Amino acid sequence: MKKKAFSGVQPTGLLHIGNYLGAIRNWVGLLNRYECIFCIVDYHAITVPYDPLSMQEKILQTAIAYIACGINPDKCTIFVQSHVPEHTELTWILNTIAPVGRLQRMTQYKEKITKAAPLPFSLPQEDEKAAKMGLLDYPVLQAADILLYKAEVVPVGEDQVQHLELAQDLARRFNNEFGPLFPEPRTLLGSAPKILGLDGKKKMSKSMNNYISLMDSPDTIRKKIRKAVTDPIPLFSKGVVFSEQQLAVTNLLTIYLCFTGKNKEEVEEHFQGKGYRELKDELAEVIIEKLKPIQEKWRSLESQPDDIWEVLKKGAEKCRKIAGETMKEVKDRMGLLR
Ligand code: AQP
Repeated sequence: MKKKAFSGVQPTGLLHIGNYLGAIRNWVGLLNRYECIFCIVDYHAITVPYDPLSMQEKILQTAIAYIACGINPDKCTIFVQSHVPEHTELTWILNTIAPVGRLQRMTQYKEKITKAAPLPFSLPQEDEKAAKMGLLDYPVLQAADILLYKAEVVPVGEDQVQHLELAQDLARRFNNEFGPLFPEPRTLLGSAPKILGLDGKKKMSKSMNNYISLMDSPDTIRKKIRKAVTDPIPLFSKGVVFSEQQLAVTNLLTIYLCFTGKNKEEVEEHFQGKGYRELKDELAEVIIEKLKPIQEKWRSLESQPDDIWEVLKKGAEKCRKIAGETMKEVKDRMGLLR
């Protein structure tokens, strides 16, 4: 029996190269070695203000992105979180053992409450400002996603490490209180766990508008890379090199390294004696070339939306069976079954 791997992406818009290099590319490498379950986590996406009218379109886009990036649906299960109600059922159970203080200290929660946009409707002042329960509970829902399938590995980017520590802790707490049931899921980080945005400061992310989307046109990619922030070259610098003092340039070099498959020494040697202009020009062309097959596959999949929905339907059917079995075991251990 193969071990299970589980991961997901929120349907919050077109995926960017941070999602691809930090997570999805690693999922492809697991397809033959693990029983892989990849989720489109729509219940997570609604923990911040969003547009209900575009939600189904974004779910479809995310599924297309998975497959276009090489997630072969014949070799894994792809499904939508809200199509399997057991996710929220297990969340409630885990809520009863999840420490609130720990959730309040989660970095992503603290970041998101500070940048949360006002709701589109009017509420009393104190409610409008207050953090929403769903946002606080986000990591517990994530733990439920993983534990429901008894996943042993979870391939994610670095920003998810803290959440996964909570999932491990909740598995331990449940096993201690009610008897062994869940494996403690292991966090699997790839070779590029944190891709910075083109501002060279924060993680690449949709909400920071510092990203290159997987579907950006060659011209857009060239323009965005040309504008990417670089660090001032320090005196006596060797030029374009990986350096902890030059995070923005190191990030561009890392993206170049990931897309070309070269190692650090080869990349530095390649850019020896060259300046930022050459780095940016070459990087843009490499990204354009590597995204080309993904974009072609994407366009062909986009023309067959019914086939994609069918993949998601079959995925949900399969997941409901597994999730239903786990919930029976959970309820049995907790004295909730006759
Ligand atoms: N910049 C990144 N570098 C490496 N990995 C990343 N991931 C996200 N950004 C980076 C990984 O991608 C997977 C899906 O993450 P998500 O659905 O939580 O996407 P996200 O983090 O919400 O993406 P954004 O763009 O940052 O969304 P907003 O701006 O809405 O918060 C995860 O495995 C994540 O680690």
